[in-house]
Amino acid sequence: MNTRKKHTGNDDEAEAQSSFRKRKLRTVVKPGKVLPAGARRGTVLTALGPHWLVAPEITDHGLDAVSLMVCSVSGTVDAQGGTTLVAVGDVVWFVSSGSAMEVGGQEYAEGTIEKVETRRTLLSRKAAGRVQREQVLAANIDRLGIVIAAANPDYHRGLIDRYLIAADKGDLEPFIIVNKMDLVSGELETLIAEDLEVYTKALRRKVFFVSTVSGFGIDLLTEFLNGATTLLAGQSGVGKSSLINHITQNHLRVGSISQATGKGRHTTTSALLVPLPRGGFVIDSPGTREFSIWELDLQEIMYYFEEFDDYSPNCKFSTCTHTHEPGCAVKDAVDKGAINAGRYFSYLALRAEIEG
Ligand SMILES: Nc1nc2c(ncn2[C@@H]2O[C@H](COP(=O)(O)OP(=O)(O)OP(=O)(O)O)[C@@H](O)[C@H]2O)c(=O)[nH]1
Ligand SMILES: [Mg+2]
Ligand SMILES: [Zn+2]
Repeated sequence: MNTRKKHTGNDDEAEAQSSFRKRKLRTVVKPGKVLPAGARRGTVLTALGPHWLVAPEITDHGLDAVSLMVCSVSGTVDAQGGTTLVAVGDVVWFVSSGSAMEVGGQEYAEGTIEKVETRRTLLSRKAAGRVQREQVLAANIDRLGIVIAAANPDYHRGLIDRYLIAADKGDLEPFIIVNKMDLVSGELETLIAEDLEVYTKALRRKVFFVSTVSGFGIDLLTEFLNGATTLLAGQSGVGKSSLINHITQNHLRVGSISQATGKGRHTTTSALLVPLPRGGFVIDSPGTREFSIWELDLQEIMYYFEEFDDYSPNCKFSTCTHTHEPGCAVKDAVDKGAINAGRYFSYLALRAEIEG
């Protein structure tokens, strides 16, 4: 887990900022409302139209994959700060209504979510549209697997750097998966390895090179995924769903649910939590072309580029933004190749986006 401080301010200030954010994560039962008798604990697997598919908990970490419930959300569940009410990965308390509902040709017991537990971690982004709103993509995850393809589609370093910041903000451990390695060889393969070297060397992140077609690298990745909850995110078509199918060998029937609601396309339309054969979970998510980080201030951006920290104290001005100022030690380090130019470019692009 990343404990690096993002602000140069004192510890109290950093602590206050962090507890402010944590308070905002809280989704609780409205005051005065008591959890109904017979309420059971479960985990949200996916959205089914306006409802949520919930797996009841059988042991501390075990989920009952047979008696899945389709739940609506009780009006007494309150999302503080206008954040997403329920998200995949949420731990919820639900009551069974005793009736059944058919979704996608499958019959499920019906229930109502009465409470959403405080989220331990989350990945969120700025929701599309004009209104400033946070969209929680998934809750209670340990790691963020940033999936890119070696080819088809080409990857953008800028998107990787955005996901790294979102992971940092959400207290997730990010790593990179480069899929479709079967499509490249020789010089191109070397170029990709060199291009991504900054993530392993300067940022000390794991990078897995894999192919779901040839099976290359899958064992190592599977080993790493075991026991933790990982969200796979990335552009559409990079192979997130293919990877999950390959690793889990479709071993849970919820795999067919996502297809049933997939409107005949293979593209993933809503996040889906899938248990791993040897413990832990992996969450599939719909592909995103762009990714806007939720609540990112202009002044804050530089602190997410941790490799700048080694040079920024030597900038001529203490208020240096590392963009145009004379005597900037960060720009100097970029020119000398000590800071990766692609990362610096991502920094400038993020600033430009926020400055508008
Ligand atoms: N050559 C090659 N093709 C792959 C590989 N993995 C997946 N594909 C193909 O890439 C396409 C997209 O795969 P998906 O798994 O649907 O991609 P996704 O990331 O889940 O896409 P969205 O759900 O739209 O976000 C499919 O046609 C797969 O067969 C791979 O390792 N090599
Ligand atoms: Mg998919
Ligand atoms: Zn500077």
